[in-house]
Amino acid sequence: MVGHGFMGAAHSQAWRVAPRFFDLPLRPELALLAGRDRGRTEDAARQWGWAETVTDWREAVARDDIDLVDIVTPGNSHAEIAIAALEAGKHVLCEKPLANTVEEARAMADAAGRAAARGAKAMVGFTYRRLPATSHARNLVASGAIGTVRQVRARYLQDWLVDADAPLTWRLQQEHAGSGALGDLAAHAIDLAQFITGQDLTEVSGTLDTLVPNRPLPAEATDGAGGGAGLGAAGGGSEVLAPVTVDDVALFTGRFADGVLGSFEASRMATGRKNALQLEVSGSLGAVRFDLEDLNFLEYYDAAALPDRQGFTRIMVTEPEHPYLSAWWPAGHSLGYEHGFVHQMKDLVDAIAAGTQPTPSFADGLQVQEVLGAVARSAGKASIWTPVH
Ligand code: 4PW
Repeated sequence: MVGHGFMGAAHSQAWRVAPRFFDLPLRPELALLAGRDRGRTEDAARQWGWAETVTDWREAVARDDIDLVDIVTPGNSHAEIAIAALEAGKHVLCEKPLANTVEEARAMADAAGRAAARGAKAMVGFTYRRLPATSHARNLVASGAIGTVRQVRARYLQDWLVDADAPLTWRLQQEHAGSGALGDLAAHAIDLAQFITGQDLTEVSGTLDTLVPNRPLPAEATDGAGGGAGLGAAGGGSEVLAPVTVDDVALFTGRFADGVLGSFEASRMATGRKNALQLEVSGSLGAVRFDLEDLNFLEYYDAAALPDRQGFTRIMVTEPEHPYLSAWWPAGHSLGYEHGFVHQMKDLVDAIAAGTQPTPSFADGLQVQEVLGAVARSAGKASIWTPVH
């Protein structure tokens, strides 16, 4: 694994837990952790159980005994590491968004295409697809339970930047993160909307906003697990202010391939919303609604119900019949944030063993990146605004 911050902790835990609950055809071994800072990398390796450490990811890619490279670094290094790993014949799991630019994402998807011919698999980590409730939503929509999809509402809301003194971490710097709420949060909403409806977005009109233009530089690095995990809640800032070079808020409308309209919102300024990835799909026969802050439930509306029984039903998605659940606890014993990562590892290992293409593929990651790029281009055009008077 390359990187060992917040996502490094989530992935390490998932690699350890997946083979304990799922009967995997191959056994993951946590062989090597790569990080630039030797001390922090060794601490993380001890905490999460990685056997060895290196300070240069190229050493991992060069080794014959490494089969898979898991990339959990900021977006600006995804392309270089992923392409090198694929060219060295490794399978690759890469955190989202796939890259910081469409060009990088395209180069990665091309490299994945070439590597696929040699049997190497590449997957991008849109982990929220793998929650039982979101998987169930996709199955319901695909089975026709809500009829023809007519409208999509998707938002991903957090509030860790409401405090104007929250420190300027890498997530607020374009050279590291590519964009702000757009790439970090809207990317998930886009992927989930496309996953659940089975349709790609084909055109968008959007706008971006940065509400606090300057923030204190962090007093110390804050991207480990726990204590806010670099999302501003912990760590504090120094006396030095520097410019925020990404968006705090992203809003856009989008049209899917079948012509359906969607509205999208991503914000790190949504006071009171901690990690609210919310999606509602309205269809001709019903609707589904999901909220990550209540992730064991999927709401389902059946328009054919008798008038005195109409209303959204809260389905508790913890039955053994629900996706992934038969491997876990008895019905009613909830899952949490980390389980999506466990399911991601299970699905990736299954695909590698079966010789099939895991999803979301790098091509899927490129599609999301193209939507992000189109929103940013749209936001740069004054013409999206029509004066009221
Ligand atoms: O999935 C989410 C990310 O895209 C995470 O849980 C936190 O918010 C960290 O980054 C974003």
